[in-house]
Amino acid sequence: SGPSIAVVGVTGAVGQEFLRVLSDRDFPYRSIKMLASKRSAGRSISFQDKDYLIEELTGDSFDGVDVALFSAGGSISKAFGPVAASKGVMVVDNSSAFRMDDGVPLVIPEVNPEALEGLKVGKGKGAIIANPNCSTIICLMAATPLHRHATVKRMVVSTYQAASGAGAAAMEELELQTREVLEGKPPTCNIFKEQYAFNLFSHNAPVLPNGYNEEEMKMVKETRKIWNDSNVKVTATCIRVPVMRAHAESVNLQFQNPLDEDKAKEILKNAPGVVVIDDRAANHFPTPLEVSNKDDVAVGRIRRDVSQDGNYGLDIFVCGDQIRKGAALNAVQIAEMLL
Ligand code: 2RA
Repeated sequence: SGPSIAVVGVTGAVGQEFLRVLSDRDFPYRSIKMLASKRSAGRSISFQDKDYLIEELTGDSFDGVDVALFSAGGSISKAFGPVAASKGVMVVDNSSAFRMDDGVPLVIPEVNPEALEGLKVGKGKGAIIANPNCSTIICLMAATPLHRHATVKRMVVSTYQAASGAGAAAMEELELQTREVLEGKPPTCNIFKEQYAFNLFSHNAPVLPNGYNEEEMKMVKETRKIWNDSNVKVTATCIRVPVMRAHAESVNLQFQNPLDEDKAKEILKNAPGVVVIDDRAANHFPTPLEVSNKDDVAVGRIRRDVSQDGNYGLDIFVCGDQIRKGAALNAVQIAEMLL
C-alpha cells in the first residue's frame, strides 16, 4: 500500500536527507525511484537495506509515480515539475522555481496547512507544491505562532546562514579551508570567491537593483505569501557564516496588539516543531550545533523590544537545521499531508 514515490536529485545534500527523513518517519511508500543526472545514473544507492540503481531523470521517469520530491535546482524543477504534474504526480519542489506562482501552494505544514486544502494523492490530478526557502521556514516556524496571537506589523530578520545552503561542495570546501588555514596554507576558493573559514560575508545570492540579494527578497515575498498578508512589512539581511548545516536568525517583531515576553514564551513552548532554549542565568540559548540533525527549530533570547513602547515589540533568536526542517523534513511533511 502507500504511494509510489520518486526522489529527484537523490545524490545531493537535500536528496540524501529526503531518504533519511522518509526512513526516520517510516513514510508508507509502495515503491521508490532514485533519480539524478546522467552523471550519477547507474550508481547504486542503498536505502532501508535494499540496493537501488540511480536512474537518469527523463520525461518518462514519472510514469506510475504518485509523489515526487524534487531538490535538483530550479532549472530541473522547471523542466520536469510540470511534466510530472501533468501525469498526475504530486510534486513537492524544494527549488524556488514555482514558489511565487499564483495557484502554487507555498507550505510550512505547522504554519499554513490550509494551503494544501483539497490536494490528495491518487485523485488523478497532479499538482506542484513549493517548499519555502530554508531561511524563511526557520524564521516563520517561530514568528508565526506569535503573529497568530498579536499580528505582526513589521519583521526585521538578520540571518547567519550555514554552508549547507550552498550545497555539499560548500560544506566540503569550508572543512578544507579550515584545515588549510590552520596549516598556514592559502585557502582553496572554488565555491566562494573569498575565504570562508574564520570569515563571514554577505549571502552569495545575486544582488538585485534594489540592493537586496535574492535570499533577502525571498524572505520578504515568501513571508507575505505564507501569511497571506501583503501588508506586513518585512526586511532582511542574509549573511553566510562558517557553520556547517544549521541557520541562525535574529528576528525583531513589531505587533499590532500587545504581547509580553512571558506570554510569547508560553506560546512558543506550545508551538509545534519548536523548542524553547532560553536560559538567561546560564546564558544558554539556541546554537546551530545544538539543532543540527534535529527536526525542531529552537528559539531563545525572547525579550521585549526596548525600542518599542509597551509590549508591541519582541526580539527573538532562532536556529534550525537547514537541510532537515529547512528543506527535506518540511517537504516530506507536506507529502504526508497529501496521503
Ligand atoms: C541558502 N537558502 O542557504 C539557500 C539554500 N537554498 O543559500
